[in-house]
Amino acid sequence: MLNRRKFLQLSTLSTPLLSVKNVFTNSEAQTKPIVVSTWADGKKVNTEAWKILSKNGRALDAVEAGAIYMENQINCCVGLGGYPDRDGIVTLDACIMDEHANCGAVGAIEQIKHPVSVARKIMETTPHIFLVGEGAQQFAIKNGFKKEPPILSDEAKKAYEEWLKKSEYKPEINIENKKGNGPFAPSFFDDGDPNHDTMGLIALDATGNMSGAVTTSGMAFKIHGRVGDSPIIGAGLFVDNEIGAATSSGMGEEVIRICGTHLVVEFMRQGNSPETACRKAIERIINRDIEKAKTLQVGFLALNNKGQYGAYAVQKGFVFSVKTNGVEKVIPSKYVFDLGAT
Ligand code: SD4
Repeated sequence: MLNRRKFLQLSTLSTPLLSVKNVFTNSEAQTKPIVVSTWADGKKVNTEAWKILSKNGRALDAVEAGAIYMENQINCCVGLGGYPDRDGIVTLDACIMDEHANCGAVGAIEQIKHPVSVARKIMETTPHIFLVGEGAQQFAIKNGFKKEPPILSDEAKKAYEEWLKKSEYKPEINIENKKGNGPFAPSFFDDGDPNHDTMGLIALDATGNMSGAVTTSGMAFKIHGRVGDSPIIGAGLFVDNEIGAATSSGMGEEVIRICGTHLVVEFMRQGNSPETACRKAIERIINRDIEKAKTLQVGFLALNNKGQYGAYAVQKGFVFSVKTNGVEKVIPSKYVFDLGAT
């Protein structure tokens, strides 16, 4: 039930939402193929995906290639070079979903370089969707993936040693004015991303089919065994070929609570543009607890099956990357709060 306090919260929200200026148009993105990715790091990821999409390849292969590229950057925020949990162990989450709603996911997998490919293997060769922890690692090894030595990248080791001094567990995700201080890994390419640990990408191929993939080292200094939104179908990623697809970044717990990307796709099904669908899902998070929302970041990115895209975030700082025929750009997402300005 909507009590008076909640109603007032909702009314105050409408002001910033309505006053945000249009920062881009995506009329040029009415063609296929197209790939969109979270963060400015997504630019290089898109380039990898484009090698497949531009040759009329399948969206599924394109998103896997993009995620693999990111996982290969060993000094980066996403794969084995990412920040560890509070026990100093790097655990990875990933998922993949195709145009037929086939999907695969791994959670809290250790010492495997390409969790996104393990997720694809689960999708294509087992009757299951989601394997976690030791079982996921055993499955990977049985299927030819190599077990890597447990190392921390220099960057991750430094951050972990710093964190150990206080061992404070205060998750703050991807907020622009927290750059370098929060428990999240820095952008590998250092081109303007605030801290992030996750790469989500979605693609529409030349035949009109859509797929998506997400890969992450998850929230840094998390409790060992914690799994975030990223590998959860309907939270970190959702694809419905008849409508569109969405992915997320930010505080995973808040995304899981609202089945975030499934919600975004359902809003698109109701006729909303990708950007409006993302905004409505962000409002769902904010309206649940406006004070809490001011302390965290969540960003949604969506692409519909016409090639239109859009994003929305709780805080200033979320950006996304787009590549289609003749267009390559990094676009700042619209947002509700600008804590950096206060
Ligand atoms: C998580 N959503 O594990 C991820 C974190 C993230 O950029 O997106 N970081 O909750």
